Amino acid sequence: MTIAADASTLRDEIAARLGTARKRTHGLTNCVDEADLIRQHSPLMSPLVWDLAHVANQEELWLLRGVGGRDPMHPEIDPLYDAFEHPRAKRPSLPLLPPEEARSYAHEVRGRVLDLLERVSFSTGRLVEHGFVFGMIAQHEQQHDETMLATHQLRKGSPVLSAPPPDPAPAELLGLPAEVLVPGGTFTMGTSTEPWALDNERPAHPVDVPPFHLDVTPVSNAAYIEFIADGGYDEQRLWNPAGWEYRQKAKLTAPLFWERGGAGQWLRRRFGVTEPVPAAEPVMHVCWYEADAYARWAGRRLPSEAEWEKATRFDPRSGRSRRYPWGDADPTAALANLGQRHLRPAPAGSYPQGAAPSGARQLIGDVWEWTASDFLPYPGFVAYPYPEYSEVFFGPEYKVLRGGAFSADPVACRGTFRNWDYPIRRQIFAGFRTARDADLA
Ligand code: AVJ
Ligand code: FE
Repeated sequence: MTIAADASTLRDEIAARLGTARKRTHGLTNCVDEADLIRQHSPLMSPLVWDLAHVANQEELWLLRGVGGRDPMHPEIDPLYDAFEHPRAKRPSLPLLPPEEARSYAHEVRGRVLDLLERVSFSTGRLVEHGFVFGMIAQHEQQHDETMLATHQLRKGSPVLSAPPPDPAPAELLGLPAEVLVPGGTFTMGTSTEPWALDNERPAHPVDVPPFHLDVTPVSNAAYIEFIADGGYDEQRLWNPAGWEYRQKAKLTAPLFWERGGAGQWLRRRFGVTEPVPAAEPVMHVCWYEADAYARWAGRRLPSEAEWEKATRFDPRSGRSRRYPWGDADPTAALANLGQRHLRPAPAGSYPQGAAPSGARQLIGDVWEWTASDFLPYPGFVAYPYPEYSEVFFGPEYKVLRGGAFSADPVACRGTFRNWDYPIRRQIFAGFRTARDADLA
């Protein structure tokens, strides 16, 4: 986000960002009953009531104790909400705060944080400079709001969430080329200046990227259905060896939440509603292995993380890397599908105003995009402010996702933002687009 220079505007912006996150947290937790808050809807996820108190606990730790120098409010609960002490599958059996206590804990922490915010100086060190740690906590809550939305997607039972659909695809879509050309050469990847960028996005560094072609939109459900119909799931040669093994073991035959309807039709379950798979929407709930196999079937490959970022941020006219595909201005509803405004991606080809200089669309918002790359530190990486955010996850077991989704908030999504997950994960709101090398003339 664009950060105000003066302290009073910065205070207002921080309060607004924290407020947006809390409103979403309430929306995701007040719509179900106590039993649903405590229940584990999938072994992959925490109970919703864990996320609620964990968000409050991190806010207390970093803002009240870290910035404000306060004593712990309830030191005995800290270990319960430390993500590294207890794996998600074990969290339901912990003596967690019951829903009402979790709510009042979160409420009390927030009240004290807003008091602190009134008096804090932003010039006492790196943690508070430009309001960084407040921004980190707003992002953290929004990341858990996205996790809670995935829990809702996994939840069985009658629907409790709804939102208006995005606009239909723009009419000029038919004239859109299938792919764009991103010119070769060095560009600046990552950032050293974005005030609320997290440690793994830093520092800015030059990367030479040879010319390549990239899909103008994320891969659609219609295109993915062709891959299924062509026997893509049964052709071992299309799959990475570990991916084939997983495809066999997990018996993958289609994206998660899909089932066959009558007469060759596909259906999907979305937040408790079963509906026909919309052909024009980007495919979603596929794992990295499925994305990789599709790309091979199409005679293409997944883009590397550097390719994705260059296609998103590089402006050939100025030679500069921008904050977003459309420029440096923060996202708006006309530029990208973010912030759980719609509870689904918009049709492939939407948001022409949000296109990158290359012409590629929907790089930000709609669906997270799997990249070919492992989650690794940039040259010159320094863990900050804690190694458990990124550093402990670096390595070949995680793949990088880029661009955010309809489920992600603008505060936690930008051209440099890096997400990561295991290549088998499918409950996240992830799709992909494909690339190919440009012919060297
Ligand atoms: C960046 C989405 C992978 O949810 O595991 C939340 C974000 N880190 N609390 C995750 C995070 C600590 C993280 N991801
Ligand atoms: Fe967390």
